[in-house]
Amino acid sequence: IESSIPAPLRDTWKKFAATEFSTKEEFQREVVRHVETTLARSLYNCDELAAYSGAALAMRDKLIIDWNKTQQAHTLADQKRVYYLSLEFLMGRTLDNALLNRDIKDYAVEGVSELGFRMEDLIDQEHDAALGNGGLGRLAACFLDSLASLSYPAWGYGLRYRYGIFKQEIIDGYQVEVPDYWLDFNPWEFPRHDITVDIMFYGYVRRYTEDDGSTVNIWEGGEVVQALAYDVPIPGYGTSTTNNLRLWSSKPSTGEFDFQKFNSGDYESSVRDQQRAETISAVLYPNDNIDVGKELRLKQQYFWVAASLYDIVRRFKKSHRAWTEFPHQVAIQLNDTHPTLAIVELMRILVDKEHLDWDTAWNITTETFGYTNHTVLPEALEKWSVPLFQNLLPRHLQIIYDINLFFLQSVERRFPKDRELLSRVSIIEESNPQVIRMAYLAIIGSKKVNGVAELHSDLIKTTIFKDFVKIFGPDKFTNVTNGVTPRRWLHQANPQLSALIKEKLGSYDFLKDLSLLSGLEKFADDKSFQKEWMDIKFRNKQRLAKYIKDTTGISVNPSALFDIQVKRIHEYKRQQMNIFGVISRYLSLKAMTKEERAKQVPRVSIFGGKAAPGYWMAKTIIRLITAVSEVVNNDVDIGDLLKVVFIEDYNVSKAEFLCPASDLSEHISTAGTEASGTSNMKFVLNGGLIIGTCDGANIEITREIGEERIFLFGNLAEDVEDLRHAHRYGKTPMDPALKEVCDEIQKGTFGEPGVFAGLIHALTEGGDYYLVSDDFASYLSTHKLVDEAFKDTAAWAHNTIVAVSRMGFFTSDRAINEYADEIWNIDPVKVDG
Ligand code: GPU
Repeated sequence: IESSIPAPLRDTWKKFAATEFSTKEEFQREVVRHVETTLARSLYNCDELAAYSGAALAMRDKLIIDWNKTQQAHTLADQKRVYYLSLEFLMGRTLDNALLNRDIKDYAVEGVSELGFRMEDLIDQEHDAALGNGGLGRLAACFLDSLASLSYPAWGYGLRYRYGIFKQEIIDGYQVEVPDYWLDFNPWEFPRHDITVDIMFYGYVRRYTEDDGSTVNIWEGGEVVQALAYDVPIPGYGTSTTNNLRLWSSKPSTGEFDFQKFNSGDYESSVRDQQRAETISAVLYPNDNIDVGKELRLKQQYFWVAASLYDIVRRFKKSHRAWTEFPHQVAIQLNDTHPTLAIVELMRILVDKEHLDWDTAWNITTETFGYTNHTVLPEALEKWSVPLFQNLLPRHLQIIYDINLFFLQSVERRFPKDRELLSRVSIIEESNPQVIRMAYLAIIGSKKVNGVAELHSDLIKTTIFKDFVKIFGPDKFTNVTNGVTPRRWLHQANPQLSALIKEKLGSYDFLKDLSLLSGLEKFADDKSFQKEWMDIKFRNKQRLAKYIKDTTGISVNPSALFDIQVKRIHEYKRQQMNIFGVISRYLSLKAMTKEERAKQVPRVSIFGGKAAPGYWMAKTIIRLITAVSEVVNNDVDIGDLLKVVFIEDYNVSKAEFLCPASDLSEHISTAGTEASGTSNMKFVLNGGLIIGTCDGANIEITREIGEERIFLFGNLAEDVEDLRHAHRYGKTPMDPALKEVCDEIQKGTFGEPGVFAGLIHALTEGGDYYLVSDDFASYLSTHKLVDEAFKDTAAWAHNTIVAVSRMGFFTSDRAINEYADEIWNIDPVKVDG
């Protein structure tokens, strides 16, 4: 690259090349420069927001220098890259994370302090980047951190939503959604005005025969929208590698925005066209684990996938390699089925545009993609109506039909006369209207398919994708258990615990190799270590208690057992069972004598999480939690023995102070429904124990930390079907303790019982699909065991230390190395610092 530029020119550029700050003074100079010039403020009107902005802009400059170096090193290395396609990246805040990953937080804290600010306050000014719903989006964010930290040449591709997940307000006990307009100041992104792609929708397919007799299909007409790239630097920990997250924003294409209309006075209609284009990347769909099937969502998917593939193909073409080399240079990972159209779009590019024959194109395609499944819940599996799809993407539908035809023909050859099998595995479901089963398309078009925890990966092989295991053989299906990044979820969220661990282990190397935590185990019985350990937990609980007091007015005792369930509200996650358990505890306390009460372990039950706006049952669960808290928290008989708190607007930055403050966290999904769960890992890593079902990653956590350190309860996945069946035939009487709870709700103890009728109905006439009644007795008795265990502080300290020392497996670094070795076949690239 260098030799193409004349030496004098090169020398001048090199002489003035941007340099990074690397001392406190240089950092301060950059902060002040940004405050005074970029922001046009001064010492006299620099508030916390301006100071945050100055610090963030200084940090951004530093990251971008490493970002440039990284991109150059990756181009020179010319190795295979991985592209992680995800409709969600739940990034949270960046400043603190970037300071820690670049290991400059210490002097930055001092630096801003000498400028008159406290770093915590500046960090707190930052708006969460909330471009995701929950676990799936946060997993993508942890993976980006690990990919950069492990120096893999990797890009993320997503959508730049103008509105992230809504903000939740609780008004009169009910969830109210408020739009999350987060882009008014976002220092972490760079618009790339030179990187645009025109994306087409609708129209028709023109088919003609070439002179050589071959048929050509051309997709024509329709609407055109422009995709504009925004780049977000992703700094690794302990490396200069700074990868790229490219987010696409939609705008009218230059041809589309109709100046004719504009000038001729048809202003409104021209603005409507502009808005239609901008609508594509306007909002994140706020649904977790549910498919809604709206046309605008399909438009988002195609817009993002087509722009990303155009970009990936353009980069590949620069190397002038043969097309058959494509899978040696490019791996594309599909985060759930949302980007499955990429398979079809690559076929369209190779066949229609590059004129490869179908078989060659298909071989390239199926060598390139990997598909990660994140759920077995039938209501979450994406299916697109054929008429809707045909109208929006006519050529893609033809390609899907061809993929399906060739696939079914090959199945028929291998399993002749099994008509049932053919209709079961067809990409097209013969319903009315017909629908496209996106998961099947993703499996057929990928080299590898993985689940996200052992149980989950087994379940997909034996239930929803069973036929495909028979067709493709078991090796196509694999497991990569999820993980979380210890940089954000230990070092950043719990700096005191991280520092204590460093003191014991001698260095922060565990943040790069989490298995080193095993070195803590020998201190598990050391009394003074236990004390330091528990003191940190106590201070984290005090901080949460203060937050609760400040935001809700509720006083909680930081010595009480903090019992936390924070995650999206969903019937399968069973927050309803938790709040029923709280009611049951309340009733027992009320029935006790003063003397008995004095012996009880005080509890604070903390809930948090958003309900999808259209998910009425989830909203009713929130209302029950807030109703119970109003009654219990004001009952003088109860005092500190039980408090119930709903934390408004649970998000990444709140998770960062909740995880370190838990004694117990709840991961209590009906067995077989939670694919993995990742907050379970975060809570244990921060020195909390968990109560949970034999589901998702809870099972592997148990294997790693030992079953004496986890409170497991409830029925097993293998029994769920029979239990549901029994309910349907009315053979299951309601658990007596649960019956008492329902009666109390119906008596009106928590307000107008009609409000909660849906919840009761689900347990009775509804057939108790999530088996709350079946698990209730063991849930309550396990909570009793928790109370007993909590009384023995030394044993509790011992168990939490041992548990943390055995959590090395759950780093997202391990997960990413498994993807790199077994699915992507990629190697790290060294970037000089
Ligand atoms: N998950 Br599908 C989501 O957060 N949203 C979704 O739409 C779907 C799955 C979650 C799983 O529920 C959770 O168990 C898993 O840990 C997470 O994806 C990451 O794999």
